[in-house]
Amino acid sequence: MIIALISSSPFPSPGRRGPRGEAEYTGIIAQIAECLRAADNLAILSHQQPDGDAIGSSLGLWWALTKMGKQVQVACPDPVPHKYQFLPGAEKVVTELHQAPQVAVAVDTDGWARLGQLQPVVQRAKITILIDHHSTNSGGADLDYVDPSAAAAAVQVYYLLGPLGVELDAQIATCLYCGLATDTGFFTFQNTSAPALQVAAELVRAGADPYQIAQRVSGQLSIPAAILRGQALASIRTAAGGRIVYATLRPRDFAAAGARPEDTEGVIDVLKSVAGAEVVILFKADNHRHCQVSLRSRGIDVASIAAQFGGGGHPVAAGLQMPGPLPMVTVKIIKAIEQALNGGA
Ligand SMILES: [Mn+2]
Repeated sequence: MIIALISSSPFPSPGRRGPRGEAEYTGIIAQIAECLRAADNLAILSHQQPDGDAIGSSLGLWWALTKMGKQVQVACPDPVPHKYQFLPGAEKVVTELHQAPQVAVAVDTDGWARLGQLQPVVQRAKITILIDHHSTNSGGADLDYVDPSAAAAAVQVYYLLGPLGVELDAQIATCLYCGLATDTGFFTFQNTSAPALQVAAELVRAGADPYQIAQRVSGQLSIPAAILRGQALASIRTAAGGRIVYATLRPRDFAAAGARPEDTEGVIDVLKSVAGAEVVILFKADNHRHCQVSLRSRGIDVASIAAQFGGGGHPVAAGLQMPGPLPMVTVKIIKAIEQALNGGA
């Protein structure tokens, strides 16, 4: 995409593959493992507004490479959210990279733009590697391991451990379990599969503590975040005869609750519990006539709807940003979803 392919790359770019599971990816996994084994100066990167998978898969890979004796930096354009700071190694995550690494590995990252201020440094790396599971990711690194059938990027990192010759331990397992558990809604979302549960079992066997991790991640709602959640629920409206359920948060709601932008995490999952809702939407307006739109679906592919407006994600969970006043954004998005629900594009 944005990054020019580096001609010195030792491997041809394999391009994108269909969602056929781990076996389909054995070749690219081996190539990536070989490249990582050969490198000694690496950086691991993940996306803006990091979630549990961004941080968990980054740190899981960071531990693995560090245990191999590599010099590894781990960076994210935004700081590690409070609820993921319990993860081993979380204090190692930096928001700036001053030196270009030999090998840059982006995990859970759907497009280079999502690396924010880290993007220029990544462009100077000799080799770029992409490990991601977003269905809208079209690759573009020297080595692309894009598997939309993987429940989390953490699962993809898990599949790399064997070829890397790294033994799974409690530190790696805790980080990867956090990524897998959060991306599957603690094993309740559509991406919860037998392979995902099998990997989870291995991680627990190696020392990840499901109860502790769930407590640290889910039992941490702050009072401002709880109040903001109430405001979002009070704003609920429906469209398409109840098949679309949406909520709206304006800057004044954040101010009244004393909440921060990241305090909306989890709100959309509450909307999803409304009976009859096929698509749920959370509209977040900022002070600069910009809206952030989060989409969740029980049926139609919301990633392709998000892509129509320059966003992306997974078929059942996607997002986008759009300029313009909130009422206009709301009308545009709902119209596109209604069309999709009626069998249109
Ligand atoms: Mn993910």
